[in-house]
Amino acid sequence: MTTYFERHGTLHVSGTQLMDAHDTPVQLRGVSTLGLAWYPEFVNEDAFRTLRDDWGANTVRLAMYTCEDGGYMTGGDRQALEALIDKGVKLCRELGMYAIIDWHILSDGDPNIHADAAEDFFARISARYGDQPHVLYEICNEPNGAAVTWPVVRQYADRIIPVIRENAPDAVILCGTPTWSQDVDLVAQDPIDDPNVMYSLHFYAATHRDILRRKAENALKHGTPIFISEFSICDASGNGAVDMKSAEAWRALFEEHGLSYIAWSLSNRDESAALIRADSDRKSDWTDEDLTETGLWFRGVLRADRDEP
Ligand code: IDC
Repeated sequence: MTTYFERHGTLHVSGTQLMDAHDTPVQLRGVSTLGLAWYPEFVNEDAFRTLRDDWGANTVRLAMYTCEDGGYMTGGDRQALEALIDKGVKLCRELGMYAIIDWHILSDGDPNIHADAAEDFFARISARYGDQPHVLYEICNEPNGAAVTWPVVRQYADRIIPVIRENAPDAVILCGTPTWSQDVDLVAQDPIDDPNVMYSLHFYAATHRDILRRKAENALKHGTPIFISEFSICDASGNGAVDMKSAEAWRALFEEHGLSYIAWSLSNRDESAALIRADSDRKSDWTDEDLTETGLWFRGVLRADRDEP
């Protein structure tokens, strides 16, 4: 059987839609790692193969925190982090999946704070993977803070994107948006001048409901291509009860607009967003008993959406 990547090849953006090499709309669907530094054991071939074959995922997002514990800017082992990215990118290539390399800003709300390091990182990373069309670059996870307006995020994007473009002229680049990647409706005022950029929308279904869905629809109406590069169905802390009703409303939005969606997170941390139960030791080949409520729901969504010939 051909792999997802073999069937769809190099991606590009047309209007608000992500398209494949044959100019047909595609939906990337998959999971995000938790911090690579924290759960490196989930970056393994059997895990990715299980996600692909049993769950129906076509994408893995590799989340590298910049400023949390063990982050790239806060004393993390940079070599080890880049080796994990390398392993994840290679596994995705071998398995015919797409890979998203995520510069996971969070407590460092303004991406400009570490733009020098980001520039250096993306220059090297894009030189390494520029000829690998299954790789997408996510330049800042979640800009946040009152002063971090869309123009401030754009200033960062205008620095980083040209650096990536030197090596990966056509790769799809994901850019975070203000307020923890929620304000996708602000982009249309001044979109980035690059045809293959999409804008991140993140939601946690028990916290974010109609108001954020309306923002998403507004953004689409104004021609802003959005990509759900992180979400879960619990609350925004990554914990608390899941909200199935809101989750299903979000799911309907994905389907209506063909949005790509990536669930947080591939880990067994003791929190509601984790897809794997904290009492499970399995790092692949998960059974129903290994999955959390979130994991069971999400595997069901992927299975329902899978579109192999
Ligand atoms: C959370 C993790 C949690 C970790 C925390 C660090 O789930 O285990 O301790 O980060 O601060 C986001 C972020 C994402 C968060 C997640 C849940 O992108 O890093 O992960 N979240 O809080 N945005 C909204 C929610």
